[in-house]
Amino acid sequence: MTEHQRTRSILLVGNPNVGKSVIFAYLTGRYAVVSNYPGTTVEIARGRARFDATLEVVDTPGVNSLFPKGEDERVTRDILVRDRGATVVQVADAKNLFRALLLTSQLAELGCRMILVLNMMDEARQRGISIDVKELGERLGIEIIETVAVEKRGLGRIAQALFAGSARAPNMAVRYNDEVLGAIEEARKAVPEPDRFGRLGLISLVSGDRDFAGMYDGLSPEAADALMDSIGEREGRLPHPFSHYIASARRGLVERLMGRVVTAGKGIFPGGPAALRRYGYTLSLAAAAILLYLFCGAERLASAGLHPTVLVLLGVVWAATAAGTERLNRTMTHPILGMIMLAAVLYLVYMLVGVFAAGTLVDVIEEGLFDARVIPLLRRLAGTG
Ligand SMILES: Nc1nc2c(ncn2[C@@H]2O[C@H](COP(=O)(O)OP(=O)(O)O)[C@@H](O)[C@H]2O)c(=O)[nH]1
Ligand SMILES: [Mg+2]
Repeated sequence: MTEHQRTRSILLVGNPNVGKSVIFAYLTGRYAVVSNYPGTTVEIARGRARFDATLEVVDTPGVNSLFPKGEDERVTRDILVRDRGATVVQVADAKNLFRALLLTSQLAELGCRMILVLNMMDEARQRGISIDVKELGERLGIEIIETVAVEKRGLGRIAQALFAGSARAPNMAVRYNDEVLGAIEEARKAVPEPDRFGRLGLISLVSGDRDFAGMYDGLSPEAADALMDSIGEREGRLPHPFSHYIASARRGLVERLMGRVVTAGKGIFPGGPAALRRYGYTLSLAAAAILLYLFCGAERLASAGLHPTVLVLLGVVWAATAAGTERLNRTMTHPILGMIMLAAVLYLVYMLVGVFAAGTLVDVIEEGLFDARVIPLLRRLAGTG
C-alpha cells in the first residue's frame, strides 16, 4: 500500500467493455505485467507509461458502481480507495454516457482527481448521439477528451493531459434527502478522519457496507458495529433501504446533467443512417413538395401562392436548423433566428390553411379525388355506374 503511494499511478477506470484495455495498451506500449489482485482471482494489468516512466498505469476491472456487488467491483473500489494519490482516467462509452456519469459521480464523491475520456465517439456519432462536451466539461470542472481508441484517435491528448497534470476532482454534488443526510452526519461523527474517503466512504457505511468500516484506521470493531446498528435502526423507520434513496438521488443528478448536455438520435428516422436522420425533416419536406407538384401540378400551386421558391426556402431553413433537435431548440429560442423561424412557420400555415386548403385543396379533393375516383368507385360498388 505504501509502495503504491510512492509510485505515481494512473488508474484506468470505467464500465465494462468501454475500451480501457485498448487505451491501456496505447499508454503503456508492450511492457505490461498481468497479475492477480492479492487474495482474489481477478487479474490486473500494470505497465509503465511510455511517455513518462515514473507513472505506473493500472487497467482496473470494469465496474458499474463503487458500491461493489461482485469481486471485480470490489477490487476496483479497493484500488481506488487505497491509492488516494492516484490520477484516475475514467473511460466512458459515449453511447452510454448515463451509466458512465453514475460512476463519475461516485468518483467525485471519493474525491478522485480525474479526467474523463469519451471513447467510442464513432459509434455514438453513428447513432446520432451528440454530446456538448464543452458544457459537460464546464459543469463537471474536469477535462474531457473525445476518442476512438481502436483508431487511436484522441489518445495522444490523454497522454498530454496526464503529462500536464490537468486531472481535477469533479464537481458533482448529489442532493440526498434529509434521512440520508442525517445518517451521513452520524457516520461522520463516529469515524476518525471522516474526510479520508470523501462522502463515498460515509455513504458506503450508510448503505450498510460493514467492510468499508475496516478502511478507517482507528475505528474499532465495536464502534463500527455500534454505528452499523444505529444506521440499521434509522433505516428500519423508512419505507425503503438507504441504498434506494442514495441511488435515486444519484440518478436524479445524472439525469439533469444528461438533459443539459446530450441530444439523443431523435428525428424522423431514429434508426436510419446518420445522414437520413440528420436531414430527415428536409428530405420529408422535399418529398412532400414533389408529391404535391405531381398531384396538383405546378401551375395550380403557384397560382395559390405556394410558389416552388417558397418550398425551397423553407427547405433551406430546415436544413440549416434541423441538423439536430438541440440545434433546432437553440434556433427556436434565439431572439432573431427564432423570429425568422416563427415568421416562416406562420407563413407556411397561412399558405396551407388560408390559401391552399381553402382553395386548391378543396378543388383537388372535390374534383380530383371524389368526382374522379371515390364517387365512380361507390357507383360501381352500388351497381349503378
Ligand atoms: N467502434 C469502437 N470500438 C472500440 C473503441 N474502443 C474500443 N473498442 C472495442 O470495444 C471492445 C472493448 O474494448 P476493451 O478495451 O476490451 O474494453 P474494456 O473492457 O473497457 O477493457 C473491443 O472489441 C474494442 O476493440 C472505439 O473507440 N470504437
Ligand atoms: Mg479490459
